[in-house]
Amino acid sequence: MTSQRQACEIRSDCDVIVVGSGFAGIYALWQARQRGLSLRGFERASDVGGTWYWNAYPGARCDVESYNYAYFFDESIVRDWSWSDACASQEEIQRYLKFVAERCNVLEDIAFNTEVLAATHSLEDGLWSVTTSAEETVICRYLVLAIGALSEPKTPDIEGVNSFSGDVYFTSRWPKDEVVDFSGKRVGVIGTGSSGVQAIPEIAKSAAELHVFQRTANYVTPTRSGPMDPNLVAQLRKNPHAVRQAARETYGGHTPLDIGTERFLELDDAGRERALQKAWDGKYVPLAFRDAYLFEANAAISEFVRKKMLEQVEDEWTANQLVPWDHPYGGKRPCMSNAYLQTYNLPHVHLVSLSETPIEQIVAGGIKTSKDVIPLDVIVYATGFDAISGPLFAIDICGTDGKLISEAWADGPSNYLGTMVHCFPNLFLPSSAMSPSVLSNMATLAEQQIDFIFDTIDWLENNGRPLIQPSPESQERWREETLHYAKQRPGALTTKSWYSGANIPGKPRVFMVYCGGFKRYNETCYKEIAEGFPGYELLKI
Ligand code: NA7
Repeated sequence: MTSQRQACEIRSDCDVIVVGSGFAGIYALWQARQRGLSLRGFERASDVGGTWYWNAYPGARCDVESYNYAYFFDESIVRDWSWSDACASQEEIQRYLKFVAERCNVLEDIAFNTEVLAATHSLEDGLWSVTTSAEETVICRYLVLAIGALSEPKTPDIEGVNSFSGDVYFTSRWPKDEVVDFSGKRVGVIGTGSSGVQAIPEIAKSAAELHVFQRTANYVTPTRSGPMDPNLVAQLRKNPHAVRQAARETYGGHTPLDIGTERFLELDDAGRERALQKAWDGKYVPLAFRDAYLFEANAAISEFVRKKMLEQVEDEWTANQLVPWDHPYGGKRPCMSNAYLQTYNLPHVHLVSLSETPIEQIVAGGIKTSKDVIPLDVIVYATGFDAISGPLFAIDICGTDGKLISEAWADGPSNYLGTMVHCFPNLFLPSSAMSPSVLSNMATLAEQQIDFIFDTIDWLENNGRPLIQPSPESQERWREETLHYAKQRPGALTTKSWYSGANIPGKPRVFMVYCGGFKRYNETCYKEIAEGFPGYELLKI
């Protein structure tokens, strides 16, 4: 082992490569440094931020509270950063991530404007060879792809997308060097997910005419955006490590500010209505009941939110189109806004319901539906992402059996504990499939997964540096467990959503998020370390 290890030391350019500089990437670089590992970072953008770098569209804001959506690993960061809003804007979160990267002294480790194109593992020396757009090949022992779950924009699957003669923007790639001015313009927005719901009210403020092309309606509830509560901030700052630990003990990786105190099953109809109204007023309607996870409780919440949505839109046809009748609350990613629904009460804002009049094609002068051509000067695509597996497939990642990860996952993602894949040893995938992922607090998840990954790396370094990969049996067990919990989540397996790849034509329909809860997930990860990785194969080279 000693001579093999020396061979590794001679050949590898660094111990760890971290790709991406969002929440997970910045923390991974810091962790690598703390553990005395040599490192390189690559980032395709010109600055840190990941999701919060690219999605700079008007109105972009986090709908998880700033109290929760932040790092807690460093007390001074918690104490020295003050959020200006309880749900921070894109600009503020990106500034925060820059602040953390500077504090952690990791900026100098990152090669910006550099995309990782390919990564190949060799069993001969146990190393990853990573090729970048700067035509550099870097060799490392551990590869951490902190590339995010929603970073690969979906290519619009609409005929004639290149025919449009006006201006085109994507919410997921909003220009950094241009102030987009909609004044006096006829604007079309395609897509009504979280991005569309946030951008539409802002665009409506200046556009002359705004046409929103909606394929599927989404639930929209009020946001908590507003001033931070100084008492809550003081409480967080008292003991950030305790806050961090407590978040890992919850189901979703965050401490909810409010939750219903009563159980749906113990209330009569009037009691349920009272609890729902109280939760609506307190802006925690998804958690109106202690047992809100039950199918019956979810049905009541869905019905209540539909009723509230109908009340906010004046035109009856528009209101009915904007309400999601086809899926239960949470089946798709619900949206939050205090302005979205009211925007349709403005005389220059028009809803085009694609279930009634589908888009036939984009033409030079606008969008042609089955009814007519809508003339436009600007089209904004808020059409989402090739979620979770898409970012990985964009890199040619080749495993020990010569297969690309896109081939290994041709029938859908397969991994263990959401972070490692058989035949891809020493490759670590934070924020990927089959982790609590997008159904948890991604900031808590980033810290937890990076801790787990670097605790694993520590173990390997101290135990003769074997290669590590999950066994096929563990992957199968994890697939079954993921499916087991998905079945318990209302709408998970019955709704067409990007959680299960349904937004991308031809993508296998596999529910890609682990719904067993953050606590169980964290405990399962750390049980592996405590027991010497029984669910993995340790390969000597
Ligand atoms: P989403 O949530 O995937 O929303 C994309 C929207 O675009 C959604 O309404 C789609 O309708 C619509 N879409 C996609 N393709 C088309 C075509 N071809 N024609 C018409 N409409 C289309 O992405 P977002 O960026 O809004 O949000 C992503 C996540 O970011 C969000 O969940 C938060 O976690 C933050 P569909 O519903 O597929 O019928």
